[in-house]
Amino acid sequence: MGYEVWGLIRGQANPRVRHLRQLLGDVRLIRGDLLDQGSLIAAVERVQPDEVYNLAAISYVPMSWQQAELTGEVTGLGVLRVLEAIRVCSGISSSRTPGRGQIRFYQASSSEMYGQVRESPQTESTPFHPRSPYGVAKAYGHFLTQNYRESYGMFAVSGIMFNHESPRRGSEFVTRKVTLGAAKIKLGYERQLRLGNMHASRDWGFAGDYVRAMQMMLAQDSPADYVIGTGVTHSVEQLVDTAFRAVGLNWRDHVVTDAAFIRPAEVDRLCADPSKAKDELGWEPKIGFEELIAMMVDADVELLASSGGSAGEEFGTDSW
Ligand code: G4F
Repeated sequence: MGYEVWGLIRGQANPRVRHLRQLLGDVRLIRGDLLDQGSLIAAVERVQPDEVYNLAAISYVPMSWQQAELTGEVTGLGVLRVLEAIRVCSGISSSRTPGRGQIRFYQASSSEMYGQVRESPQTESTPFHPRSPYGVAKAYGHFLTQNYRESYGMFAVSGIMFNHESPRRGSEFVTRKVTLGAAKIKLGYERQLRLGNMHASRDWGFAGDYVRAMQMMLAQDSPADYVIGTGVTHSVEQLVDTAFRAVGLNWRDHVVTDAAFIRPAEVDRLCADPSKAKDELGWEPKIGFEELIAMMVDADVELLASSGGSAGEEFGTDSW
């Protein structure tokens, strides 16, 4: 697409750098931290980006109860710091609006903002009722992005992303935990998989499709927010059934529920109405649920076969 991509990397000797290099050798890295305003200003000054995508967050919902303040700082106030870095570096103020060729900003908003849903499916105008410190922090970032657009005329947009998954998903999230678990049991490395609420339902799509939508949002003539999801919802139980069938197993022989994975407040059911993205961006997901889960299970079987069964152990037992 002709992009030169820079990634913001935080911390000293960050162990993810090696992994990132293996995956994406041509991404350039620059140091910075969402907790440090000066580092973000320096990064924007150095890179002089055309587009900024804020995909950074404490994104594991259970962790947001354990570290609620840090979640507010990173997932919520981090958005303010990125927007301020863009505003300051671009010389934008209440009396000086952006010119042509301004930096365009994308904020990864989340369907977790809907929480206890007021209507189904959820659209751009469905009210928010977040159910976790994570959802509350995301709602702050969402409204702030709208506010900078309205206050300063900045090209700042939010994609309200429903759950997006791939073989690269961390194994603390339920899709990957299940596909890895099914693959481990199939290959004889484990006998049991322990899960929380099997009745929760999510609109699960393929991350690659969602990244395409992000890029399309920044390529529009004028800025607007969009719901990005498939419009199809499945329960955790259906997810488990699909993954175990993909390796020829019956999940009822292996899956047990464990109270350690039940959340203090749950989001029961999410389902997107992506009609605005379809009508205005021409965006549609290309990969459906069954294909996505099969892709993830296949990748995990292959990974385990080559790693001797040790993949994903760093997160697999995380409870809230
Ligand atoms: O995979 P999850 O942890 O994803 P969750 O909470 O929906 O959030 C993800 O999607 C959001 C987009 O809507 C993102 F903003 C967010 O950053 C993250 O990427 O859990 C999905 C559902 C929940 O209802 C949970 O209670 O699965 C249920 N679940 C049941 N057993 C479990 C488990 N979730 C996890 N992580 N682990 C379990 O053992």
